[in-house]
Amino acid sequence: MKKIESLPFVAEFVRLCSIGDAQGFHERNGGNLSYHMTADEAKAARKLLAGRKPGPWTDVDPKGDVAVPGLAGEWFLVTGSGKFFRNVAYDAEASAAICELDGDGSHYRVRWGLRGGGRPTSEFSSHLMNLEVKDRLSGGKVRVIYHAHPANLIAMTYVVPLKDRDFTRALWNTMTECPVIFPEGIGVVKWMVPGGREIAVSTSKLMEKYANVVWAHHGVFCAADTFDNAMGQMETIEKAARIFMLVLSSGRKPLAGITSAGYRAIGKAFRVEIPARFL
Ligand code: 2HA
Ligand code: ZN
Repeated sequence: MKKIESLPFVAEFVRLCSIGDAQGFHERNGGNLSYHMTADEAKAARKLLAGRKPGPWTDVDPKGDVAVPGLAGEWFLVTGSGKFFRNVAYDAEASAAICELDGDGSHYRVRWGLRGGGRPTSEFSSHLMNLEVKDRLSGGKVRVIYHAHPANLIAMTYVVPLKDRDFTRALWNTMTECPVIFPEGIGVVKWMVPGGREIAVSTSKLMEKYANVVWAHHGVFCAADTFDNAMGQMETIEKAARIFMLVLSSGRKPLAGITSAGYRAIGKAFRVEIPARFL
């Protein structure tokens, strides 16, 4: 019989986990990934799972204070809490889960995965709240939320003021293609305790404006339409951060980089809108 792992979106999910692991973005159980399944994908999964008893309905957030009514009844593939990205390709059914939301988006139940028990990622609230915002703003196009712990970007959060403008300018200035890949800039969430509602609310507010959000001294959240674009954004941001840290650690005073006029010209050439507040 056909297995869940053979569905194309599951294969792509697994592949992203392996690439992220190879990039060194996921020490131990660091990072998490979610995918908002389409109606057809949920239908295909439901068919393969016919006869399997779903898990019990459980609060989206252990504190019971998170609901995503905009995603009621939807299905998601998500990494498990405490699971290692490295092991997703080796044993997806133990490391990830397909979860279904209830009629008001406050409870989920596991339909597949987490063999041996467990919960979805500790950042499930952030993933769902971000997916809810992006679903509304993109008309259902944006379906992937990827959280990682890339070292150079985290290092930057100790030397660049934790402001959207400072981070956007610092990253854009490292590589000409950055403003093409994230023309809306990048949001920054001040240091907070991870997991749960508070950091999810702050992140999802920034997701109204940005596709990528930095968590100070912690990592990055990327939202994208495809797995390739989610990883592409994460890799671009981390490479830009690496260049920033290389320049800083050279000990030389950096020479002038790209100017505001340069950013305007990039916007025009690549037909992307560069917000005036970043120029
Ligand atoms: O360890 O990345 O933010 C999982 C995480 C929590
Ligand atoms: Zn994290």
